[in-house]
Amino acid sequence: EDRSLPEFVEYLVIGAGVCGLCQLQRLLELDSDVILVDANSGLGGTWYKNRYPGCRFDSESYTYQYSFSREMLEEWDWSERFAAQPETLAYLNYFADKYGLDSHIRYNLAVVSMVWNEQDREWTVAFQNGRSIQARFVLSAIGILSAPTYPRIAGMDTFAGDAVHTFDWPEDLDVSGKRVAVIGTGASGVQVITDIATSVEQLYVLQRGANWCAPLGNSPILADEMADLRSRYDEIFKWCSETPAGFIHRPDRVLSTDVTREERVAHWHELYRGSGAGMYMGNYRDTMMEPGPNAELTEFIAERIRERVEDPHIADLLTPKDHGFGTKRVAGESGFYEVFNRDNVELVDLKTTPISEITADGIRFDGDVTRPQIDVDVIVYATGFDAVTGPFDRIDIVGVDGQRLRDKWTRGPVTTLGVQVHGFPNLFVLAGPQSGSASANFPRGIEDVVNWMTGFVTEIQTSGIIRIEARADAEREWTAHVHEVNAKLLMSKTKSWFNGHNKNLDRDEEPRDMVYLGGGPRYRRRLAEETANGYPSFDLERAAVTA
Ligand code: NA7
Repeated sequence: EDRSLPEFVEYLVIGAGVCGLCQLQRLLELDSDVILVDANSGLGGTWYKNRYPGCRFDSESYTYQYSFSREMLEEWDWSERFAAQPETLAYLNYFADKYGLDSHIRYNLAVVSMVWNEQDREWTVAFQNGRSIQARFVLSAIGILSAPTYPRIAGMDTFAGDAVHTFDWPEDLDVSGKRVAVIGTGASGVQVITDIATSVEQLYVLQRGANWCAPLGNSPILADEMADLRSRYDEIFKWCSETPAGFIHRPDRVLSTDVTREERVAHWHELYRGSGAGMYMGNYRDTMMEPGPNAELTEFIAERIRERVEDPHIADLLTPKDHGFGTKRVAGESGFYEVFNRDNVELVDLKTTPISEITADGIRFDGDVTRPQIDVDVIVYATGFDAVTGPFDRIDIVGVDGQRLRDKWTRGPVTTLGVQVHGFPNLFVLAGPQSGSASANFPRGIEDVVNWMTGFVTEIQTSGIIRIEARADAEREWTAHVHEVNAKLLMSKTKSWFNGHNKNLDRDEEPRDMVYLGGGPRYRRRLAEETANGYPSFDLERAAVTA
């Protein structure tokens, strides 16, 4: 088997995660000349990297899979309603084996730069190890949460124990019986905290901002339920394709104000006992759009926290005060609040006792604390990501006339339909900023983009297109549309990675439209229009026909 890197390839896919693998499979079906490169030494992307204990889906497993492959749907059984990371990684490996993808993947190749060569209509893609490849078209599937960020704390590098980011959890790190500090309480923090609390000697949860959570409601999928799900796959995927975010949950057509207070509360109790993202994706429509209804729902959830956490002061600290429920991504939890009733767990409020430094033995705090230092064996950074544009910014991408993508995006991303950028011909940013996939149940979103891209590749191959560049006017139009649509949702008013906020980065606090919140159906229709009308948002150049 030839694992060498050719000098030239027609299509270069970057990233062997959920999106890149799917795109590779579809291009191989078209008999395209394609290679996929990945920085890691195995496939799986997010599911290859995130090996922290407790890492699992917040999407129903049976909706987080490729819908296009009948065989995969027939053959693959999910063991849990919300499968854990090892199962998802196994699923992606099974997919790759089934379609013989692995031999088309080149591992351990981290892209450091991409330079457009106008003369030859091709990209020169260079890797960290000094090698490079020329590609006519580059399809980047480099992930939206793949550039982790760390806090900047004095003395971080002097710590003598293990310091790990949730994204880079070493396979051989076992924290049981150890004294552990977790910094960060987003979706990753909530999962890791809940999972390790029972096995560590002592757990310190260092919280800056509290986040809203709702019960995940995980349970095993037994054989007869799996058979039932399988018999309804067509229906399930059709349903997901009609919901805004590609989940099985969809905003209720009913408004909270259409029903009585008693009915609302009864319904919310039902959602709280339910599973998945129903509480914020399947709630009364106005709860995510209008401040009044949102405040009432928020108070309902706060009451649940007070019920579950024994110490009222801790319950209060765990209740966000700066944003309403569902206005940031809600973390699915499975016993998170009960963790704080344990004797070996302590919540440290970084707002009143900020970290002053990290020492060889642990973490020191400023402020009025009875104990200025905690000694720990492990520090877990669950501090999130330079989301969506971060993975692009790390690569030196140089387009037409020497323009750099990171310069073009300094004030936030601008794209055409979330798939291309004016000035960067032949580069497709699959599942990148402002596409419908970034905020969706990921496989549902990326199948839309990959389907569309595959159609475009068919057109390229049949009509000899050698250069494709998004038009500047189309880019202005799409970016304005994204902004207009996002602004209608309360989500755009709360600072989070969805709108580019990350205090660990040196950049202005201007909100950015990182994702498109207009929903899958609308995004899919817009892409279909492009295809039907011969790609009017793009300038296409065909090879000169020679005699
Ligand atoms: P998130 O959701 O961005 O959460 C990061 C957490 O880390 C959040 O609680 C932050 O607090 C906290 N954080 C970040 N920097 C610091 C510093 N410097 N000091 C203390 N605390 C800090 O990332 P996740 O990995 O949990 O989840 C990302 C996505 O993955 C998630 O939305 C799912 O789609 C899957 P803050 O709230 O900023 O005060």
